[in-house]
Amino acid sequence: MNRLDLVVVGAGFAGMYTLHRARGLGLSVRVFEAAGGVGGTWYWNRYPGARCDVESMEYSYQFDEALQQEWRWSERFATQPEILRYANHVADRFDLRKDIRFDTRVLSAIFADKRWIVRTDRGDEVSAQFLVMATGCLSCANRPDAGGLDSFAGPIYHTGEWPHEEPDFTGKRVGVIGTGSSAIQSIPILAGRARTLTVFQRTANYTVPANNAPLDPDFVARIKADYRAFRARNSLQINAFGSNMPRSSIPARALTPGERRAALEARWEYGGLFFLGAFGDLLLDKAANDEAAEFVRGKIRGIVRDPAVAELLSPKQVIGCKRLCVDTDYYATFNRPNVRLVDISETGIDEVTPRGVRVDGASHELDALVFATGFDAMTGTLLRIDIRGRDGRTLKDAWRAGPRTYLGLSVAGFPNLFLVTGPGSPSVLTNMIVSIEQHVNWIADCIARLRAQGRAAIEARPEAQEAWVEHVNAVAGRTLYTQCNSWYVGANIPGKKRVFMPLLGFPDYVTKCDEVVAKGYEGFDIS
Ligand code: N01
Repeated sequence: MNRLDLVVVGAGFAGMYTLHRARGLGLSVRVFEAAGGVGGTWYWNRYPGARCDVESMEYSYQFDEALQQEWRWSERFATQPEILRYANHVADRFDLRKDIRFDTRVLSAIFADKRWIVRTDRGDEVSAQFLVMATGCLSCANRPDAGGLDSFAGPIYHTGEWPHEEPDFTGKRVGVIGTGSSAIQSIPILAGRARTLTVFQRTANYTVPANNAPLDPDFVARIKADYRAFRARNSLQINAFGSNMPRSSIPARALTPGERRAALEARWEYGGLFFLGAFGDLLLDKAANDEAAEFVRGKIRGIVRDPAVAELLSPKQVIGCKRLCVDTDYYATFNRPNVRLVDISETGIDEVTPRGVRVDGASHELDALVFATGFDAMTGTLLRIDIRGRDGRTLKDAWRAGPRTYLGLSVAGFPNLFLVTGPGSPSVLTNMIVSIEQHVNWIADCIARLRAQGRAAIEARPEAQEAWVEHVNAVAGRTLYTQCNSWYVGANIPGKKRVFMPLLGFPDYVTKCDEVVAKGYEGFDIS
């Protein structure tokens, strides 16, 4: 059996950087990746219209000054193909591919005799001292169990596993199930390609315009003149991005109605997720939130001509509680004569038939079906792998009551196992690449110190983990984030334990991680 220092699972942005850092430490390392190339989420999510909702000047690595200087983004919000080109550029530049085994899915990782034994679907069996799960937060597609699906005569797609060869929807009657970010980005484009587009909506969603545009060369030059300072300003933001339009510190109640309206209007015009920063308490105070929500509903009524459709598109839940979406022409798409909105909030889908979808007894004839139904987020991919720690305990068993981690990095009972952006860390509430680099740096530094001190293993203490889980819940409990059925709480997956999985507040989290190290890895046992 091949003996390695480190096995990494996943070659998205987390896995690529882990490989790079591990090489710098002189570790023997192998990366296993289920996809045929690098890029992780950007490899799989190649549906029409896919683009990032964090601005491109921020959505990139910062570990290498030459890399961030040489790469040129073309738009304010980068498209999926451009981000995938960037990932491939990084892989080429740092010669990463030679240590990555592509088209290879890890099936199990079992801790035995102080080492992790990793097995894959291609028959690999390797042992490693350390194991890093760089498996991504949104990488396990949610395919709802709609009755009759197998009988459907046409092709079925999932936005999260989109084919490499773009399907031709010309002249076709296409159905989309779901109205989350993936649907909201793809619907305007699919509507322009298909003969008809039928959207099956379970919950109306809030979306704000991207106001995307080509990047202004002067803006780029200003950032590149001192990229490091720009990164530092962003890392002080609660979500680790957006220092150019920071969250207001003023609560809604301290403003007059006119000032509140102006603040919302300015953020709507500016475009993007910054909308949620219009008031300091937008995600803390229900009245402040109601006002922002009503503002968006007013925009929907102003854009969508048919009042009944506008009403159906108007979300009722707390805004920002499900992840806010960022769109180009989403609501206006429902003014097109070839687009229909079908409400399935009360009835769900009766069944899929060979010729379409039946809802509440009515048949909707379709030639192709698109599931934009999201992911078993944050835990799905980890739990699909048979991970067993000390005494043979499975991760599934350890997480029966929901995911439990220390710092979102480590799990009690699973020595030398590290999660990148795991549940209990800021992860999906931040600019992912910033969180990835912070985690990978923490992990790499930890491994370097263990080796320098001749130590073999590190493991979270159960009591530190329990206190951390309580802390994550307490932080979420002070916000409005827990008040709706989002994937943040696992509500989109039938039977999934309801737990708010990410942690709000990047700067405080970084301070905590640094303090843990300064106190000799407080909360960990080192042997
Ligand atoms: O998935 P989602 P997504 N029957 O879970 C519906 C990131 N992302 O792929 O709300 C019928 O948000 C479900 O309905 P409901 C971003 O973090 C980023 O769109 O559960 N419908 C919902 O409408 C995002 O949040 C970007 O009632 C069903 C939809 O499917 C995350 O990925 C772009 C159903 C799923 O929405 C996930 O986004 C894309 C069922 N059985 C994604 N099950 C950007 O950077 C689910 N639904 C811009």
